[in-house]
Amino acid sequence: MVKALHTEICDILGIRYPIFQGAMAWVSDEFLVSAVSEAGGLGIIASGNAPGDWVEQRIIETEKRTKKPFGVNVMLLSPFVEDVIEAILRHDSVKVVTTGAGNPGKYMEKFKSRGIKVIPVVASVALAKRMERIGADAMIAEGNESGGHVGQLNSMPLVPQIVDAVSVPIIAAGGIADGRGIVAAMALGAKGVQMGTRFIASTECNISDEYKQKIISANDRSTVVTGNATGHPVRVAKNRLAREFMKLEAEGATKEQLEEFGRGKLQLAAKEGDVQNGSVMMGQCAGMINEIKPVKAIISDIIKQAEEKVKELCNQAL
Ligand code: TUI
Repeated sequence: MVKALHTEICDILGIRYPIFQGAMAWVSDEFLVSAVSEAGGLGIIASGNAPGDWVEQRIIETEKRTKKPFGVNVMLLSPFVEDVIEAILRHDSVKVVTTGAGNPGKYMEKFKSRGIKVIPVVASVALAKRMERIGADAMIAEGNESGGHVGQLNSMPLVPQIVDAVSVPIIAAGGIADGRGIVAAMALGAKGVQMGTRFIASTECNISDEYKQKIISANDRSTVVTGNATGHPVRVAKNRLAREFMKLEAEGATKEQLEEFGRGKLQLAAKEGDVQNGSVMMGQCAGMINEIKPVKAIISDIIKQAEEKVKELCNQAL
């Protein structure tokens, strides 16, 4: 392996490659997570809005499938946050927690006192600085190119500004789906990457074929951000649901009406395969994903492409 791809995040977490699998609600279960960890990356269980006992079951099932490190994501908007955290603390196998969609400050001490590495997703320099002060071990800087709940800044300006503002390792997320993306992220100062959409289009990912096909058939302009009016903007595939949602927003629907309209729609797409009326969360990089592959091949192809790109750049510099 080209040494450039081995970074301190590999040593901190005991993983071979600095590649995290983004935690995606209804998507990142024991099958995907164990496949990613077995392939040398960091698999991360998504808790989404699920109850604590459901998350605990995913942890138990992942423990059966891999002895390699894996993580659990706490989605901070969930009504079950406290229960999910209690479930995590009951399992010594969980050595890494990532958080999303909020500020995990009040839970930090609980994780730290148990030796769990805490890696919050941040979408601004201000939150990154706050997270460093309260002991985050690393951070995921996630750009607006991502699928699902998104912040305002794009990855290209976000990652270097966060790298400059804090001294913990930064993992870049948003818009990355191949080896070129890893090398670009590292050039911006990141010590690793997180990818979500790329891993949905994998053999092991336990969701509807229709959802996977929506990614395979996407082009560069297939996604849109909806929900700015709810305060929780979400990047999704442009489909019937997205168009209806935008129409409601334009007509001035209330936050409550929009939230009610969106309820259960991710499950509808992910589990029932209704990709017209369901919410197909995916990132802008969907347009560059053209094939469903086993997780091991996804990771090894990306590493190979990144190594070749590093060599190519070094040769150009000579
Ligand atoms: O969390 C995500 N992505 C998600 S969560 C999700 S479930 C959901 N569904 C509907 C509405 C809302 C959520 C689907 N996708 N990514 C991590 C992420 N965190 N992206 C952006 C942020 C973020 C944004 C603002 C983190 C912190 C923040 O500010 C908090 C503060 O207090 O400053």
